[in-house]
Amino acid sequence: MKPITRRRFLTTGIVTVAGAAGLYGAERIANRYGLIPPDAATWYGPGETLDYDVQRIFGRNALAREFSPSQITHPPFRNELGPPLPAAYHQFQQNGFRDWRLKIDGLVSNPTSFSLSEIHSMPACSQITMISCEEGWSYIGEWTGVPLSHLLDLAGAKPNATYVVYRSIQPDDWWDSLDIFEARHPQTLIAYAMNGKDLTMRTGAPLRMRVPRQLGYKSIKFINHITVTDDIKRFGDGMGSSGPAGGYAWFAGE
Ligand SMILES: Nc1nc2c(c(=O)[nH]1)N[C@H]1C(S)=C(S)[C@@H](COP(=O)(O)O)O[C@H]1N2
Ligand SMILES: [Mo]
Repeated sequence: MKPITRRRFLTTGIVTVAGAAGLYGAERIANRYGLIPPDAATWYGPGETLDYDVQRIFGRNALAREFSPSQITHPPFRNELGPPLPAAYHQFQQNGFRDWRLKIDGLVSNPTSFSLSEIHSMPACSQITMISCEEGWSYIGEWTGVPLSHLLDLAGAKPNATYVVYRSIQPDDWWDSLDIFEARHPQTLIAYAMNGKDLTMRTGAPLRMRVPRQLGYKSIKFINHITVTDDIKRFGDGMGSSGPAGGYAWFAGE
């Protein structure tokens, strides 16, 4: 007999619940406990939902693996830069990013924006974790920054917040989101340094999101705007990120 895996067990559980409560009941339970990823209606639907639920039910607080300094990949994998950066970015860059601000708005009691030097003076956190690209490569690096949770507290994120939307200067229509558990997970950082040095243009200067429990594409570079919300459907086409239309599932964990 095959051993029952955690995943098989959960599938059986969901089917059992759905059978007992009816599909409508199951959906209500899933909505109530935030078990449906925002892009569940796409072709990622069933598989993604199951992975997401396993993660939410069994691994909400699980930590991404951390490595020792000797395991850091030298040199780090050289990724391509993606679409060209706007002229505004180069202006910030020429000025040493002194004028860069990270805005936080939405469901917060104190909408605000932080300068880079304010962020640098906050309690810092470092993690040596692996960044994995959906294209198949990965490397280990040390990222330093401020836990996103700390910024959410400073801005006074309301207790009914369910998602955190984040945007990059490059390009303007590239955005993503995390559910509030991932956003408040202790390893989710707003990073400003990698391997002990300030981020460079290639690695996302001056600030990047670092979400070590999910694939690299959630770790958006050049971020300048965070919006807290209780209604992710109001953003873009309601899928939780700009990715699903282009082939990138919203939930990129395992
Ligand atoms: N703004 C922006 N963020 C981005 C990307 C990008 O092209 N632009 N690439 C993403 C992808 S697909 C991956 S895998 C990681 C790679 O991070 P790295 O270049 O530091 O290795 O950055 C992510 N963040
Ligand atoms: Mo990637």
